[in-house]
Amino acid sequence: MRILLIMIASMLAACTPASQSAERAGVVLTLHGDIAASNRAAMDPQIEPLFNTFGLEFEQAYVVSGAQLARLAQHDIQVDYPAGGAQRAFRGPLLRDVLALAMPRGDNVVVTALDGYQRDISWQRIEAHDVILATSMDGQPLPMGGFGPAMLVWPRATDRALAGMSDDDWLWGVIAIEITTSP
Ligand SMILES: Nc1nc2c(c(=O)[nH]1)N[C@H]1C(S)=C(S)[C@@H](COP(=O)(O)O)O[C@H]1N2
Ligand SMILES: [Mo]
Repeated sequence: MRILLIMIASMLAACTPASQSAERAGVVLTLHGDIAASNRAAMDPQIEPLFNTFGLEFEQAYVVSGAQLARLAQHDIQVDYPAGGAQRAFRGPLLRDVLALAMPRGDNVVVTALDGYQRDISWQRIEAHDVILATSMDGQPLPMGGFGPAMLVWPRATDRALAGMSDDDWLWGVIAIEITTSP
């Protein structure tokens, strides 16, 4: 009986608005679409104008904070960006590790940035290449207004299959990723 009461109490505590808002603080990325894990409710067009403008609709989603991204295994990529330009040191978790948080089950993702720029990336490419969701460059966190809050960075200098790739799939300002399944 006592154990049951403790279980109920801790379940109630986990649902209080205070702990929900603590979890929401610092959300930088929303994963939606074909996912099995979720930690938030439907998109609300009244209070989510960018999602509304970009047509990002969902009944549920998995939101990720900067702190959560920092707790994933960090990978470094030394690479030219823009292509042929300055050498930069990017750091962040592997994109596939970030997506795994939401228990995805699709074969494609649609990445959306805060300026509305959008790219389709196949799951096969995400598995085949160690693309990261960078959160820092040259030791500095990626700022809003710059490449932040997060940026897709590909190891084109070391992964021979990526040699010479263009910057098209190097999205800066990434805010949402939809997991989709081909019909
Ligand atoms: N968020 C965002 N990321 C982006 C783009 C963009 O328009 N928005 N353009 C892509 C392309 S096509 C290139 S060549 C490079 C540089 O684009 P820019 O000069 O428009 O920033 O960023 C890539 N990442
Ligand atoms: Mo481009």
